[in-house]
Amino acid sequence: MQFSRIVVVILMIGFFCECERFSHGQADDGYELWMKYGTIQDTAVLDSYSAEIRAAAVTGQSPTCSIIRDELHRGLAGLLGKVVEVSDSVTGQTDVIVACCSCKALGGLVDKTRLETLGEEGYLIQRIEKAGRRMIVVTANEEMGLLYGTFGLLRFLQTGKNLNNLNLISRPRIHYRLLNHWDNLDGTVERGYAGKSLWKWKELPEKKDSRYTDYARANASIGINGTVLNNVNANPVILKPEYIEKVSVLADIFRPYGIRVFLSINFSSPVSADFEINGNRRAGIGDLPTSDPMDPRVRAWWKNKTREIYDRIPDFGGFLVKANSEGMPGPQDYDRSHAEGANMLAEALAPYGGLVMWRAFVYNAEVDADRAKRAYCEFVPLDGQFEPNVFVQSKNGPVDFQPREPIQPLFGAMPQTPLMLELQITQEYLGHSKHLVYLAPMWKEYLEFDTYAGGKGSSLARIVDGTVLPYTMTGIAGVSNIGNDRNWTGHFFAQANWFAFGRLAWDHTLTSEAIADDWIRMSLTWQENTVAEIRNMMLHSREACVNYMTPLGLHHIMQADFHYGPQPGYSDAPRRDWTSVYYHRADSVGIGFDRSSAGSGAVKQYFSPWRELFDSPETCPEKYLLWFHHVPWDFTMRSGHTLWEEICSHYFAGTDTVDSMVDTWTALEGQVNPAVFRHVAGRLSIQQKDAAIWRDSCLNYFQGFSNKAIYHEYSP
Ligand code: GCW
Repeated sequence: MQFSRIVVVILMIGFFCECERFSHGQADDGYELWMKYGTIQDTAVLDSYSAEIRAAAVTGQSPTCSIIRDELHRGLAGLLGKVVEVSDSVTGQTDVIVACCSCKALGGLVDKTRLETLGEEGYLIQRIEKAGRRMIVVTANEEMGLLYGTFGLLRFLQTGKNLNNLNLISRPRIHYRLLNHWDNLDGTVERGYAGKSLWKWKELPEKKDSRYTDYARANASIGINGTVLNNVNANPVILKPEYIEKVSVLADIFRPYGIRVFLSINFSSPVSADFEINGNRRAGIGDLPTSDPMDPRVRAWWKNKTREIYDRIPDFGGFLVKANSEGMPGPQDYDRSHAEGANMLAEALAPYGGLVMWRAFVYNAEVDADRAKRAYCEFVPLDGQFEPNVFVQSKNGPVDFQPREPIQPLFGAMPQTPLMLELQITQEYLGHSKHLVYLAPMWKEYLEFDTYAGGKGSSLARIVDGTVLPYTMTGIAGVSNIGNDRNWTGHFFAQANWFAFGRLAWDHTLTSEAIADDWIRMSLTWQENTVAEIRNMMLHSREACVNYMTPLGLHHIMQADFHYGPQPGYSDAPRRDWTSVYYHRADSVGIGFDRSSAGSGAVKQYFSPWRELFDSPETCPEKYLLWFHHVPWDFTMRSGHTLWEEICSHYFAGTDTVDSMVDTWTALEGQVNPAVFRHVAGRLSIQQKDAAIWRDSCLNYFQGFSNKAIYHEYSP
């Protein structure tokens, strides 16, 4: 045998050994996300599942039922490594039944009273015994519940849970669970770090990329039920007839997966003239001289446009609007309020059951000198003025998706207006798709934060889900991190953030640990020690990011516009509240933004006891200290350190954690799919280098004000 042939044979043997060891077979390019369905490697588990799952039936003939049949077939075949017949009718052999509660085949098998509270989307999965035979039954009131239940059952099997414990009842706590895509019509994605947009507008409506279906399937698997296709910095062109046609094709593909389509609209769409937004020329698509929401011609224009949309897309969800924000047009251009603008659109949508999501991301500098106060100042007075089909959609924090912010005080402060929570899945300020930052712990920190809006027990989650305030509709949105990269999200671990967003939107009581655990088992491995190592790495990653970027309440000191690296000295932006120096205010005395009652007064926007606790540096939680206070460099922290020492320690703690993430991952070589291993190792080394750059440039810069030596407990 020639030398080269020997090499080939050795390489092939190596490859097959690897395939043997990794349940997911070949090099994992990430495309299959958490739905890899690799054959279960644990023989005890495999045997127990195989013994009980031999023939399945999904009754019903709708497109959704066909999707459920295909998914079950694909999932069971993969996981069990054998063909499991999935038919459309129940026979004497069937041991897995997926059927609506009204289906005769279920006669007497399930206790229907348990289904009463489950609504349209909830499901029940039970293991029952009948005539000495064991069966698994997935049931729901409506077929969408069956789809979610099927994914629930597959997840149960993918994570290797014991069938003896199979008794799941689940319903979403929040009704509208949406992705917001900031995708532009030219294929670019604002704040997107995973390639181009998935939507190939030039090819639509004729060509239907197979990825559209895979996208819908992935979202359905985690309970997402709506998608806003285009950027909130919206181009009016999205409402032209040819685009509505394109959108309708996507809506048709997504519909059987339970996903409704929404669009971002530009408030100036009805005008005929060109206008400029942040340097981009935009053209209205109408023939009107104005977009004043009180002008009858404008109101008629929106009604006609809305009808045109519903003619093509009968279950169209509604409009997302960014108005009078960062240069976008809006009702204030005509001295009209946000409520007047939103209500005009609400009126057009109401006959069809559509809704308006009106964003509260506004920060007009004329309203208040402190950017963090402006949304509250503008929106609280409007409470009670919005039509019932309007959500006010707000980001979790008062500034802008920073690694850590206190909560946006608007939540709970508009009792008559349903507030929709906007989270950011794409890591605009948290290392793009280069840094491994698992976001569930951050989202949980907000969701569990007790606002005291209705007294103790008024967590953000309980406000958003309508428990604390009697909302007539509830919603949550995540700014998507998806693009056309083969692995969807750029960083393999960013898939976990998409996954976690969907799981928390469905059930915000799930823990970050449990979600990480599921994701790791579904995506990487079941090996206990390895799961524990990876979970540990994920769970600490967000605090690490806060530490090496913006500890102790620092914020918005990122590189201008790009928002990736550090630029604490940035001072010459077109607006003061875009500079870094506006936010950190470092000087020879100390550092931080004084938002106390003696400063900007932002603390007063919070409910008691927070307003009092935040108001004093002695009682303010240290993680928010420099958000609310300008603190002297030698202020004594709870640790006994001075503020300067504490800042230094946090920056070093951040980079230390990243160093240990690198060590953890390096030691996992051979334990996870080799392609994933190499991909993640590469990104971690970038993160390690960049975290050190963050630490050193921030400390060097702030040292220019503190005039103290950089403190590190291990350094000489
Ligand atoms: O975070 C800022 C981003 C903008 C974004 C804006 C918004 C879509 O830097 O890119 O625009 O927020 O949320 O509207």
